Amino acid sequence: MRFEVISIFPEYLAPLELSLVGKARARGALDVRVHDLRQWTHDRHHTVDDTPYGGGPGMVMKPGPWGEALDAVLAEGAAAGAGEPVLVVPTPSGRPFTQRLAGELAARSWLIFTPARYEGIDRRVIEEYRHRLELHEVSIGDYVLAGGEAAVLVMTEAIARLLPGVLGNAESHRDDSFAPGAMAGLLEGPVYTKPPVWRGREVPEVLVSGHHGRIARWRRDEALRRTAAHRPDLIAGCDPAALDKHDLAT
Ligand code: 6GU
Repeated sequence: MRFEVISIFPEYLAPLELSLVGKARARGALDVRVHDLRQWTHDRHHTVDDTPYGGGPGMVMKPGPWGEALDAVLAEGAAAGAGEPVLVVPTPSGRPFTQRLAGELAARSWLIFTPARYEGIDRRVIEEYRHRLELHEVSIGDYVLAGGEAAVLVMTEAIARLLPGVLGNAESHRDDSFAPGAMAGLLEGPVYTKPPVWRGREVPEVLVSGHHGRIARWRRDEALRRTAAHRPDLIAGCDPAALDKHDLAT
């Protein structure tokens, strides 16, 4: 998969060299390219922003550099046979980034992220490319960041771990909170490891019982309890039949 990022702070994307995404890169599952937007400016000060039409606070990113950057990145990827491009535009006014969207994006061959600073990018850039390719305006949550770069790190990590061969154990995202499948719609419950007693606190007896049916039911109950406490909104959308199936399958 080809991951491209166009940013005025390419150094901010350095963590893409590390950990899981870095490992995926090293083994060739991911081709990551980070571009400096200022490459596509032509004035001495490499200007990327200007004052907003209609007035108001803050600055808006000029359409010129973004248009040239996207045209260049799209042409180069097309020449390299990268497939159909998907443009991901991080913005607090986008639609929510979810596990489902991460899964959909993980199935694509070429993603281009355009994190913005200031008050965002001139709207005409989004209108221009929306008609030329698949484009998603995406938010990672109900709070405002100073720029989209941190959101790109979040999204690329969520997507990269779904690529084949990136996680050590393909089973390890089956029960993830939000993963599609048996525990869909519930948060994950608590986990334990050795020693069996730590500071006088014992591991729940059921987990050492060896009784797989009881363990599955306990995990389901704990997941329900935690979801009710932290995310009551998710309980309404959860399918009781899927929970019973989880009990039987495990
Ligand atoms: Cl994608 N960008 C910014 N600047 N703030 C955000 C966001 C994105 N998602 C949530 N807050």
